Amino acid sequence: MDASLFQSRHEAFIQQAETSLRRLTPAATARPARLHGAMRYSLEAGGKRLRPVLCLASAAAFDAQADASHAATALECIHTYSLIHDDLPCMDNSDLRRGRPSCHKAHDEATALLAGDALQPLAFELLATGYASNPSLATALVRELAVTAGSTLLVGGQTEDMGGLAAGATDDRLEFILLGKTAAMLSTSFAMGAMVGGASAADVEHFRRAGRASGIAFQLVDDLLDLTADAAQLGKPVGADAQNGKFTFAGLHGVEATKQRIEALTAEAIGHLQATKGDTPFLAELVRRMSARRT
Ligand code: GRG
Repeated sequence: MDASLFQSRHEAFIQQAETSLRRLTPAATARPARLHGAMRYSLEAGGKRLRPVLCLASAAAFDAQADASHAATALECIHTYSLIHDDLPCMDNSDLRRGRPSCHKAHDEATALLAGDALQPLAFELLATGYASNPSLATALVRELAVTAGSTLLVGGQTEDMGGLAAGATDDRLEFILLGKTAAMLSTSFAMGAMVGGASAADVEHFRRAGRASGIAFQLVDDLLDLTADAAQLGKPVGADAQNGKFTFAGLHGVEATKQRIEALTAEAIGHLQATKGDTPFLAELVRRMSARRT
């Protein structure tokens, strides 16, 4: 796809994601303002908006002119809650997120915990109300996101990640963490978009698999950048994974094997997209760029 066409479509999807987020979530001044202010603080902190963009673009790849705004916003709510909780002192204990003080630093720990808590039911409320006119779609979306955010994937991946290298560096544990912490939410972003777009069950499954492969590649690139980039280029300290006893594919298998796996996963993801009836050149280009990023 032509670079300038990609750029303009990407910007339009980001714009749509930002507008929906502002329109569909409570104002910072809504009572209790302390809570809603903290939720808005983290939701509006920027970020790449990768999950809502994938969802909006996946819906647009199919014929149905359905509005994926509620699904896209629900995904960003779950993602943002996971970042808020991940930064808490009892987890990763990180003072910075998206270039500014993390939620518990800008507010306080209890408020940050509650802001993350409140973002979770908000996601499901958005799906239930946004797709109320199509109950089977609403139910399928709620189930999809609930499974992904739950104990076997997002929370499960975070749980198995606790303890880092010291808890045992096996490939089986690593794959569980890669899928749960990173790939599951990206996979579900593709799948929910395809569902809203009216894709067939077979095409939704291809999208889910494309998201899983590109999601694992996305995390492997992250690990590789931590090993090989310089801090100025990355905009954050490098070598942090090894220093913090983190357990990564690149740390376990080396840079060359990681690069080869990223390439294979990217090809696998694009293959799944191309196997569908959807209009997928934009998504294929996004998947390529997710693997080729340098920051
Ligand atoms: C607390 C249940 C719970 C889960 C936390 C998100 C997470 C799981 C941990 C954060 C650390 C990490 C490296 C997770 C892998 C997923 C990931 C790459 C998150 C960052 O996503 P980006 O780069 O972030 O899309 P932005 O800020 O651009 O939205």
